[in-house]
Amino acid sequence: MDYKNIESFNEGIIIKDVENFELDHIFECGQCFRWNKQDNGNYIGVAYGKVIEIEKKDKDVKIYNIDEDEFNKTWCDYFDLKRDYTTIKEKFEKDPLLKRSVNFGYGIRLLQQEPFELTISFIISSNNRIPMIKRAINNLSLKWGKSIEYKGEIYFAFPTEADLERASLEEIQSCGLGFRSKYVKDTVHRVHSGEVNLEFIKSQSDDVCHEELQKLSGIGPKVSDCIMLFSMQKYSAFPVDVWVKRAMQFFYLAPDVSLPKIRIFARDKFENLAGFAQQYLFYYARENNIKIE
Ligand code: 8HG
Repeated sequence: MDYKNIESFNEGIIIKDVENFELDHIFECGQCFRWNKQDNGNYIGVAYGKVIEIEKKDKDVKIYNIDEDEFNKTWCDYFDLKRDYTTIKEKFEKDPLLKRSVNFGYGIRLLQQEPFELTISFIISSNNRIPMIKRAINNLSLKWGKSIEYKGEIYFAFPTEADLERASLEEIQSCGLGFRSKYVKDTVHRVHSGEVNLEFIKSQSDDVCHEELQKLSGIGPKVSDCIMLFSMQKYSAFPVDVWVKRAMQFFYLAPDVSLPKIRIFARDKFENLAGFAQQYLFYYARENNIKIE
């Protein structure tokens, strides 16, 4: 089904009257690493081998550098535009605690990103800070990704598994991945050789997907949850990092509870919407720098 409310203009397309779509909330909520805010408030990002610029004006969203066909084929799902976030938020708002996070990040949408890129990106995320993760991913792309021109500037696509297979361990290390370099190298090799098929893993149930991803190097329960949530549409995932742990302790639980227990508690409570709840909580906790006594 094609999305109805779109119009073309000379530089791209306009989506009219979009609900639940705030650029800062979407791009700063922790789910993506390749979108950057511009001085005029627009965001420019690289995904699916393209450079895209996005602007919000009143209730309309303008996407530069794509046409209607590309929108219907790729970007409508990338921005998760077929999903009714109002209904999800109404459910969450019945919980007075989650309501605070939803009111704060009311324009969040979970992007449907590419499994290979997200697998490598979240291996890099382990024990790492977001600015460092962004830098390492950008370095990998500069070195091995395809170059793309947009408005006179050169950008780089995230490398394919064939591109990255050519990189030596030392070259990967030189991109600032530290101890994660060997995990990336091994995972790239297993995906490239066909031993592991990410599309097959994506086609499995949430629990199988969570287990299968953890068979790759450098992927534990948390990283596996992020990959399946952000690139495989497995919405029962509930990645628990320090921010989500603090948010859950702050709002719901005793302070000394373990990460696996938090995950189980949240999946019971939020069921197949756990991943959405997690994103509102992560964004709220990180932006407000919440602390536990
Ligand atoms: O969206 C995210 N959710 C959770 N739970 N953790 C995340 C997200 N994004 C992200 O980068 N992280 C991890 O949090 C990676 C890193 O360990 C830390 C950075 O704050």
